[in-house]
Amino acid sequence: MNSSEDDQQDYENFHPSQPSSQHQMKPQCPAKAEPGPEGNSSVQCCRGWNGKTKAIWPLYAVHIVLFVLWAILLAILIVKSSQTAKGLEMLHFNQSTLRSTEAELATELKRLQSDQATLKKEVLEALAKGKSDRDDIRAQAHRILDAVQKGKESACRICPANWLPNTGCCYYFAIESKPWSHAKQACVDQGAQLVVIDNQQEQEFLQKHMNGKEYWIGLNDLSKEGTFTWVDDSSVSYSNWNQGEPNNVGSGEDCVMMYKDGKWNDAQCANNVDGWICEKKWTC
Ligand code: MMA
Ligand code: CA
Repeated sequence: MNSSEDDQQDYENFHPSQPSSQHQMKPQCPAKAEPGPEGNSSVQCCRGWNGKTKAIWPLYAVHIVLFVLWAILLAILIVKSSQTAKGLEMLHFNQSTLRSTEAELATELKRLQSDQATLKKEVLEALAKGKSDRDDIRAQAHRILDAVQKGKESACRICPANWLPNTGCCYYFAIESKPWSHAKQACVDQGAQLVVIDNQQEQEFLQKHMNGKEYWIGLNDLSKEGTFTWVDDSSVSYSNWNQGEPNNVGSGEDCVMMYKDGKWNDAQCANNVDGWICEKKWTC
């Protein structure tokens, strides 16, 4: 039986309710107790209740070791606790910082959203204004173009002095008298020609401005008797002959004049009694 088994047996056999001097463990020195350093005998051993002598220094050693272990453990716990506290404190700080940052970010996000909304509104307003301006400019450009066009048309409607306008042409009624060929040249000299009558409207226009006089017109059969052509070499598509005309009476009648009522008659080209009508296109 070793020392610890002895201790266990001592413990099991120990009954404190029976305070007997026989049962009480009394530290007693062995028979050959060694003296202590000071000469008196210290308690280095004791006798158990059964009288066995036991050394107690291992108990001290165990207690010391346990105490040291506990101290180390306590120190470790204290250090760990301190570290944990610091960690927690750091975590709290970080959490606080994060919350603060989160709040700042939320504020910044709101500001950015507000800025974005404002910017969007401004862009939309600028776009709308741009469209409105563009429409205004377009309308104004149209108005200007219309005015220019009207001015142009108006200018085109204006014929030279003493010339009368009709459907894009200007007419000059010469009231002096010349033979047909001289009248023809007079018109050419003014950048015009003896009048070529193409239709009823033009005929009626001329009749309205004849003022009771007779005029040469640009029709003749000088090239071929009986075949009348206009001074611009066009053939006759419209005619307003007086009844019985053309009759080419006398020594021959190759040039055409208009009576006061507008009716046409072939007459001698050398006659010097008729006025003449010039016509020219009016270009802007
Ligand atoms: C004149 C002359 C002619 C015309 C006849 C019409 C006599 O001649 O003007 O050209 O055809 O009159 O009667
Ligand atoms: Ca005639």
